[in-house]
Amino acid sequence: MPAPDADAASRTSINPRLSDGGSPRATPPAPEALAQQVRAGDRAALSRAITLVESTRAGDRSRAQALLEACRPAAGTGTVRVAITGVPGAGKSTFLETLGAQLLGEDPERCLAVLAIDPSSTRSGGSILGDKTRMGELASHRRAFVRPSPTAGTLGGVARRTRESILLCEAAGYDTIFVETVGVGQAEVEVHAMTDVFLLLALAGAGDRLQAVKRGVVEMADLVAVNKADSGRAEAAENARAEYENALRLFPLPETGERPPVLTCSARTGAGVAEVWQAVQRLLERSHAQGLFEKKRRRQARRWLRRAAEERLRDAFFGNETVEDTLPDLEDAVEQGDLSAAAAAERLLEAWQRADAPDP
Ligand SMILES: Nc1nc2c(ncn2[C@@H]2O[C@H](COP(=O)(O)OP(=O)(O)O)[C@@H](O)[C@H]2O)c(=O)[nH]1
Ligand SMILES: [Mg+2]
Repeated sequence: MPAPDADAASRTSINPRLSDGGSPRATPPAPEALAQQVRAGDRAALSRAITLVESTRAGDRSRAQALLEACRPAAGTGTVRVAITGVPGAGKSTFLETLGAQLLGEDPERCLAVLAIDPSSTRSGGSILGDKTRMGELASHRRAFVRPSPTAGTLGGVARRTRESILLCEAAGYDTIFVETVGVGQAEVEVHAMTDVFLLLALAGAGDRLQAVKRGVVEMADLVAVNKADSGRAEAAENARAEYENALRLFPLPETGERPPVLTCSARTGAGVAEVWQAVQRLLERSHAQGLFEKKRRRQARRWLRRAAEERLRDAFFGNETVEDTLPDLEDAVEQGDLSAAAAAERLLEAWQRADAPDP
């Protein structure tokens, strides 16, 4: 777990629209009390709440559930959830730092949260730290909350918690939620299913584009922005823009009936960043006007139920004593080639069904 960004200075610097939630305590508060602090906009409480929902300890699950239930009524309305994806180094964090400063500057009411998921961090070691420094200004702004989460090998695992973290941020009064994610398969699909707008931050170069098409990221994009259109790269960026536009023609029209816009920008100089946000706003206005915004969120909620059920089932299955006892021998048998994986899975399921019903 990363250290929560509950530095002393930010403990009580909270959403100005809301009252002070009180100072953090040494012992973990009851979930209801924690929820109250979160809903009061207490940033340190929000950090602790996210740590709780991210926890994989079985004992934390019911506390996390109670917390989420208590926060749920305060979440969701009037908020926008934007996914920002792209290869490591595309400039996502820099883009959010630049855009964040603009958004917070122009609207004194806006409260902005960034949830950064980074599956590569365990290998490369440094990108989470990189995100922290890249978004330094944002992270220290009193109306912003930045939370990097390394996935620590369980790809998609933290992404699952991200939906719950979004909910917690919204309950704490953050109205604009960004989810920064590296363009890798499953996590991408998960994040797509929990956000209103999916922005692909691309780079000039055929390699980047072909990879993005291959991974299915272009297909999911509501909007593409070719970043680093600066210092002599403006023309290359413009070419890439045109090529992305072509690539997008390969896919069926989105529900809105309009092709995703493709723009260029420079997160470093800020050029074009406001235009990218304007395009996001236009997309949102259109989907609200067409009734698609609510429809999509309802659809996402339905999907979430299934995902949650799947997860519980998996936990119950692999956490079951009989399954735990039976699994190693079956794994050996499969490894030796004495048994097919399918047959072993069948036996495992039978063993599970014979065992006492697991306590969920
Ligand atoms: N020239 C240029 N460099 C940029 C731009 N945006 C980001 N970078 C640089 O690209 C590197 C990766 O940026 P970062 O925001 O960490 O990328 P992320 O991995 O997508 O979050 C950093 O060295 C940034 O300074 C840009 O618009 N122009
Ligand atoms: Mg980053």
